[in-house]
Amino acid sequence: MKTRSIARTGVALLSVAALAALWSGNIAAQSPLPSAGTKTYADMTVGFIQTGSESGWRAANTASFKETADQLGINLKFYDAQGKLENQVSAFHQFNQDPSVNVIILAALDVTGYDDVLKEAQANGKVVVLEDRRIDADPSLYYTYIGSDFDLEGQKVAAAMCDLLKDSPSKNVAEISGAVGASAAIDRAKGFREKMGDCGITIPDGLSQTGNWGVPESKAVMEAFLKKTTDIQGVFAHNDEEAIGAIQAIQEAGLVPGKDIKVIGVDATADGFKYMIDGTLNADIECNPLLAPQVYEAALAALNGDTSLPKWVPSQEGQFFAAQGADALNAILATRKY
Ligand code: GYE
Repeated sequence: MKTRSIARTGVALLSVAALAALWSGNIAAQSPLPSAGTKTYADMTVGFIQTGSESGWRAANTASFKETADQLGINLKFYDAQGKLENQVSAFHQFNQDPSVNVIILAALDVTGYDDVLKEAQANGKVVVLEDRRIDADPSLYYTYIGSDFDLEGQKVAAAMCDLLKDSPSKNVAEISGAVGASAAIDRAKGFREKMGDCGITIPDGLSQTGNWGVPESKAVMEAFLKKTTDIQGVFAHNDEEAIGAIQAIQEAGLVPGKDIKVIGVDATADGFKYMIDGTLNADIECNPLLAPQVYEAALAALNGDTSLPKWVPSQEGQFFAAQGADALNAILATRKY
């Protein structure tokens, strides 16, 4: 009796399986059901290590990851390192030890200091994706890096400054750089220096200093520069907050930012647009903070064993100029998320 029933049961099961296959066949044509074992966003628990909350760009970057995780149903464990490398390294170690975490995303404060936790992550089978900033580590220790070409951004600043100073006999440019050790600051400075010679721009000694990505510190730096000399024709600020600090100092020195001294920023946040629209900021080189969809997609690909992604996926970015006029800039600003 039993055998048969198994037989009959067997036959019954077969037809259900055939049906299922048939049925799945149909769906396959539409949207491939994740085959057994294929991970989905619901399977992702992400340990996200942010730099801190130092700028408008950073706020947009954080919002991109939190909002997109909600939309995709990703379990996000978000950590704000408050600008301290040691906090990032200890959080990274915590996530390595957390069995529920299968993906770690790092926005690196510094270009070095992560080798041990990267090796620990590899040993613990964690997928590591770098977002925003590159690091100087063996690429085999992370899946991919998704972020901007900061060197190219620096080159774009130099080209824009050359154009703004084309009729100026003197081309002394003061630099307010980003936080020391950050790849964004290192590479933007390098890119600018690679191109500044094209039109004879120089950065006089003593006129390059960090503003740590913030308005008040950058204002103080620019005030100190102007006390040293007023023979300054341009300011290269590594982000919008630093440009705003420089603009405030130039105004308080009785000079006209955008005219007496040309000012160029990087990020192109809403604040940057505001200062371009009133003409005190001459140009703003875009740096895209909305990286979450691409980064989560890459992490999911990694979880599913996809090895086709390159080690660096550079962001696509533009640039904007006060010369475009307030109407055009306002129209663009209305379409932007940050
Ligand atoms: O330019 C600045 C932020 O890493 C690209 O960090 C980012 C930079 C951005 O603080 O505003």
